[in-house]
Amino acid sequence: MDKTGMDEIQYDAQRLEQWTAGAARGFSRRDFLRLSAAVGAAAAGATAGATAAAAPAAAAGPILKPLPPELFRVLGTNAETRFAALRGQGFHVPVDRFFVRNHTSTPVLDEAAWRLEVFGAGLRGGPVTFSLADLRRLPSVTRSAAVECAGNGRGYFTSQQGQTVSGTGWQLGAIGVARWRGVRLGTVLRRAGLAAHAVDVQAEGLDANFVSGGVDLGPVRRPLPVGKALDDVLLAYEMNGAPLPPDHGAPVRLVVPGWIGIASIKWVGRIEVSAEPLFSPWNTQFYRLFGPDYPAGGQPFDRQAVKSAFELDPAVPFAAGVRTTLTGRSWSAHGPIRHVEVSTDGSTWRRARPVGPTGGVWQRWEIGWRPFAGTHELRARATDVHGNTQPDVTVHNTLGYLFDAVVRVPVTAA
Ligand SMILES: Nc1nc2c(c(=O)[nH]1)N[C@H]1C(S)=C(S)[C@@H](COP(=O)(O)O)O[C@H]1N2
Ligand SMILES: [Mo]
Repeated sequence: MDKTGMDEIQYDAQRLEQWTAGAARGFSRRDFLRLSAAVGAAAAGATAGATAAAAPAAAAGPILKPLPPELFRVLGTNAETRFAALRGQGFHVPVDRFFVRNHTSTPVLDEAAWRLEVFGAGLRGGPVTFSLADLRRLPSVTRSAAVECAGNGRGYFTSQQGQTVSGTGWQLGAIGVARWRGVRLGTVLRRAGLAAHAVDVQAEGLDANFVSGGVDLGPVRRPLPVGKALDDVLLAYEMNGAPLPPDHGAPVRLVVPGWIGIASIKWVGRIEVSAEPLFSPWNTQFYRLFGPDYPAGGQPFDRQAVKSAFELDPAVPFAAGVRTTLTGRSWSAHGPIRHVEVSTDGSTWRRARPVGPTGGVWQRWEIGWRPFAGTHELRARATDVHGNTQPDVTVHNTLGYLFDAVVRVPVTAA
């Protein structure tokens, strides 16, 4: 099977087999066993042929909300937003078109019975439990933030750079910006008795354990340093002014601004506050940069990159000789977008006009264009206030994360 089209579940299973067989480059079986011990996973039993164990979860109707084809592209247990469906929409992405990335399936949790348990050696005392009503009684904050999958744009490593990568073959629609309301994670941690010696904070999802290559890796979880946890992270219970929908983590999820989507754990049930660094498969085996240009053992990363997308369907031809308005969005996890340049002829660049608020999580933009009959290649390139911009080529990593190169969009006019 074409590796790019593989679901991440299959990829993960395959990767585990490679490690078990000692075949993975840059990540030895010794590393694998060491990390497995560190996360308490009984990993040594993984065998070739065990990949089928991951399959049933993927087949079980993993997303609950409707996924009409004009709004979404479905990829295994995930669904990406079609950027054409964002044309004419405002700053925030409505839930009906907000992408979903599920390791297994959306669980339906009873919010009355739901509890959050905060525990660990980084607290001054024992575990502390919060109900949803408890969280709602704490001071709330509302904040616009993006959730973007680390693998957003992964498909272009292959289609544009001719490289082999593993995982969900997203185009650029694995991002959404919403208005989240909730309580600061810091507020909850302090209520729970956060100690001065706390090191890491790790939320765990209440969705099914993630099974990969026949190995139960436990609940989806990933540690945050306590500094980030106390900074701008939310335990969100509302999305765009309504209760958080099931697919996006109801009743409560983390929202970790600027960081890769996996940090924003959905369906949070427990939060460990540790007195030492924590590891999980989601910051060691997955969500690391592996490849010849990265250190042996992989390069950890947390923050997203700079990207731009046109709000159009490349399959729909433009009317030749007729002036049209191209629209799009650009974003950087490092700061606001300073400017966006667009090329319609493969060589010259023009500044796009900002649309709507500037200085936000992402920037909407537009630019006029009158195409002649024939084929064209559209490109958009953003630069943020710190000077971070988009290269022509992204350095390859085997898992296909952080694709930030300028995407070339072939279109026709007739
Ligand atoms: N519990 C849990 N949290 C999770 C996930 C998951 O599968 N289970 N997926 C993560 C990933 S990889 C991403 S990109 C975001 C996606 O959030 P969304 O589905 O609300 O768009 O959720 C993150 N949080
Ligand atoms: Mo993700």
